Amino acid sequence: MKDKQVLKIIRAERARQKKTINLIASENYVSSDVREALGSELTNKYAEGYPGLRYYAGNAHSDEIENLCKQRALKLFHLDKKKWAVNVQPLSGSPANLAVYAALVPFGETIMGMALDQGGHLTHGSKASLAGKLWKHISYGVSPKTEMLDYAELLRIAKKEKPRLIIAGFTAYSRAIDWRKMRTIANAAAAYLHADMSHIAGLVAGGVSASPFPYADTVMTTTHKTLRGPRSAIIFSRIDKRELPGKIDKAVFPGIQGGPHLNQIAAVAVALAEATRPDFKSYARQIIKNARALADELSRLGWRIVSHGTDTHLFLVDTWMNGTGIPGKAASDALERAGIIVNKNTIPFDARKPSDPSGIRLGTAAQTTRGMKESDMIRIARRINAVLRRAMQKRNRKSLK
Ligand code: DSN
Repeated sequence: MKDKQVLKIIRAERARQKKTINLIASENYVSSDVREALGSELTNKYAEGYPGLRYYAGNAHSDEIENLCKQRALKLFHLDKKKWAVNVQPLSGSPANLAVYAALVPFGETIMGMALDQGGHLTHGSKASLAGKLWKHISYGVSPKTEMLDYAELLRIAKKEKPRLIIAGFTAYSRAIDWRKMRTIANAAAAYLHADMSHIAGLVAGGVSASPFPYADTVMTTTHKTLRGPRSAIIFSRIDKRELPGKIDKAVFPGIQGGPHLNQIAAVAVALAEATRPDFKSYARQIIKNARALADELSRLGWRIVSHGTDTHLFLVDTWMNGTGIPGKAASDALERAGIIVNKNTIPFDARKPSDPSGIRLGTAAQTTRGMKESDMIRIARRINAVLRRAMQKRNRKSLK
């Protein structure tokens, strides 16, 4: 690269990624093939529209790459192309969720999703997101007792509020989702069921998490978390349900976006093929084994794991423990100084504010890509414990002064 200034920053970031332990639950390391597709000439082309229906000339290869990506997406999740359609143009998860809502729910009507402070995403109803301003949002959370979904309570809310659409799928919830129960709840309100499987898509593809496809009307996933692709998103929709695919296509383009990023679509196609390979299944299995090993060891060392464990790649640690521990921000800062990268996170019913919450969120997808196993997780847990205990002592000494 001739631009030395940019090259220097890229090199520094490459070095940072190499020398730190990445436990950010939504990140991963893509293959060199994915990066090659991202850096390809496809970035030069404008392709507003869809395959066969483009606004500009010169799009023969754009059609090829988009169609290939769509075929691979359906194949990975074992979907019959007569029953499911897929749109691979969304630039990322937030616009993809907005497109689904815009396609299916008139502005001002009700959408039901998990509250941000309980494990939902910003676009699942937070007022800070456009989604929370354009639609009325009814939120649900977890049971205060088990910190897990209380399906009976969800059913009660759905029957009372009669939302047009229910979102299932979360960014900070570590437990398996009972998709069949979510379908029953949606049916009780005559609502669409929208699965946001962004976090667990790689686990679903690897056959280690239950698939939402038998139950959902629409499924959205980002492609860069456990699925290990580039930053992007895809939306699947049932063909047999009131012209869903056409509505979703229109909502993505021209509704929310302009021309698709073809280099990104090519990179998604590469990642989808990689996830179809048998070794991806062992990768997905190992992610969960690693998350359980990490959570178990931290719990053994005295840290409170929200809901007492995990069924996925992620979990929340209550580091504050009602004032007997360390706040999430201080924990995350101390860990970063020690080369362990996590994010501070609210825990359900958090008494502290989101900018300095009671916990941290940990995930194992990235370190599993680097070949780590359970024994490595135990070592990382011990290191986390040592760093946090030292940071607590420091804070206590300061407060005594
Ligand atoms: N920011 C992502 C996450 O960390 O879960 C969700 O978009």
